[in-house]
Parts: sequence; C-alpha cells; structure tokens
Amino acid sequence: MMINPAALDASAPRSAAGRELMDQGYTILRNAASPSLIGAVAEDLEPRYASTPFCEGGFYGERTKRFGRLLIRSPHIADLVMNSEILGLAELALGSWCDRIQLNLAQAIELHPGALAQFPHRDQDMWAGALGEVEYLINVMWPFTAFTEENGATLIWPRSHGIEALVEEPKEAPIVAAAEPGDAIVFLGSTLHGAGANRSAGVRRGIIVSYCLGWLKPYENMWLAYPPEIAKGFPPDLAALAGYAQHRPNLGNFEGQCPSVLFGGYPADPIGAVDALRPDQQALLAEYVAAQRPESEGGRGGGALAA
Ligand SMILES: O=C(O)CCC(=O)C(=O)O
Ligand SMILES: [Fe+2]
Repeated sequence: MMINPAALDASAPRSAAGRELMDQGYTILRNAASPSLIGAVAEDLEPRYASTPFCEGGFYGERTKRFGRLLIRSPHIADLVMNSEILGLAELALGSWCDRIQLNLAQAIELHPGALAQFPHRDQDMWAGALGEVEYLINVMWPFTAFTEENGATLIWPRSHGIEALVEEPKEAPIVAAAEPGDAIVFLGSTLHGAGANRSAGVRRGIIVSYCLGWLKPYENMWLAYPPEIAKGFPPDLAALAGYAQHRPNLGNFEGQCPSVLFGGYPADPIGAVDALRPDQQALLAEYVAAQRPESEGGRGGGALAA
C-alpha cells in the first residue's frame, strides 16, 4: 500500500488542494488546524470517549466507540467545523449542486485495539440519488492521535470517485491516510474508503465532520442534536450550517419562515409565510406578478397570462 501520495500542505494554494480532491477523490491538508485547537477539543471530548459504550453492528464496528452532537460538547469544535480551507473545499466540491451546503455529521470515533477493518463504502450510498453525476458530500477526518497503518488509519481508494462509483471493483489499491493531529483527511462522498484494522496496542482517536448538499436529509438529525434553544447560541454562520437556514426556494422552513425565527422562542401569535427565493426565481416571479397587477397599482394589467 502507498502511504499518502496526495498529502498537501494547507499553505499551498487552495486550488492545488481542490484540484487534488477533485482529481484523486481525496486530499490531506497538513497542519490545517493548530495543535492547541486540536488539543483543546480532544480534552473536552475525553470524558465522553471514556463513558461511551462500544458500537453494535458490523458497520459501526464492535471495537469502536462513536458519539455525535459534537457542537454541544466543546466550544472549540466550531473552529474546526468552520475552518475556512475546509469550507472552501466543500464549496468547490458541492457548490454547483445546491444553493447552500449544510453540516451532515460531527461525530467522534475511537478505534480500539482489535477493531476490524471497516467495510469499504461510499458515504453517498445513504441517499438514493443518481450516481456518477452529482457530488453529495465531503468528509473530513480530524485525527486526535496519529493515524498509522498499524492503528487503523482510514483507507482510501484513489480515483474511485465520481463516475467510478458505478464500477464494481476499484481499479487501484487503497492508500493509508497516515496523518497527525492538526492534519485534515478530506475525501468526497463518492470516494471508496473505510477505517483500517487497529492491530496496535493503542486507541486511534479522531472526529469526522462532513458537509452535504443543503437539500439532502443529513446523516445526523441536526434539529434534534441542536434544538433552537441550543443553536441560538451558535454564531449565525454555524447555526445556518446546522440547519437554521432555508435552502432556497423555501426548503426547511418553519411556518413559512427561516427556522432561526425560533431563536426568539416559539411565536405566540400566528406568523405569515415569506418567500425565500433565489435571485433568478425572484426575477421570473416579479415579472409574472407584475403582469397581473392592474396598471393603477404599477403593474402591466394582465398581459402575461393572456399572452
Ligand atoms: O474511521 C474511519 O477511518 C472512517 C469511518 C467512516 O468512513 C464512516 O464511519 O463512515
Ligand atoms: Fe465513511
């Protein structure tokens, strides 16, 4: 197995990392976060790793621990989720398919000694959409311990993404995404991957943060993980990423308005629905509406409908 042929320094121009991501299906950003930030998050999550039971089932892994809702478990996680390099890559990979991206998952993972290799999979297979045409998701693993071949570093099949997702057998062997705390292992939802086997005597710790198209059902139920009374304390960009924004047109509304209306409490009185449209839709609609308004109200007097 090759180790990390696609590793890039985060200080390299984003277009290089972006090109790598889109060409290879993955990239590894070296030093994408400071050791102190990673250390602070790891420390905040420490008690929860210890108290979380092992997973059940062959996919999650029976020598593996996982827990979600990371945004409530450490005030520092927001800085990882909102990392601008990562958001840039997410926009690059997903921006053509949606009006806005959203948080799909923020989950801690701990692979214990004896953990078996995870079933190789593509994360996009949770959705029943067309394959080989659309990118649905981008995944970021942030290691808290070194990821090595021995302790189960993520295995990634290079160039298994995009249209290759329709091919049954990958054409190439996987690489070992060896990485250090502070690095970010980034791969697409169409890229074949899985956790390696932990044959070491120590645990492999890290978190997965993933982003998906804003019109999909996210893997982690964001509104239950972060109800309004919690999300109202997030910075507005983070709250929007965690589901408190509409995907234009009008998707994900609460009573016809942006769900962030709930940050002020549940409305005591009825509220009216307000369009949330893309500019192109807004322009089309304005013309259609104006054509039906009487001239006395600034419209064109019913022309368009008859035409
Ligand atoms: O832990 C890893 O290295 C990968 C985990 C993964 O791919 C998943 O749970 O979907
Ligand atoms: Fe996965």
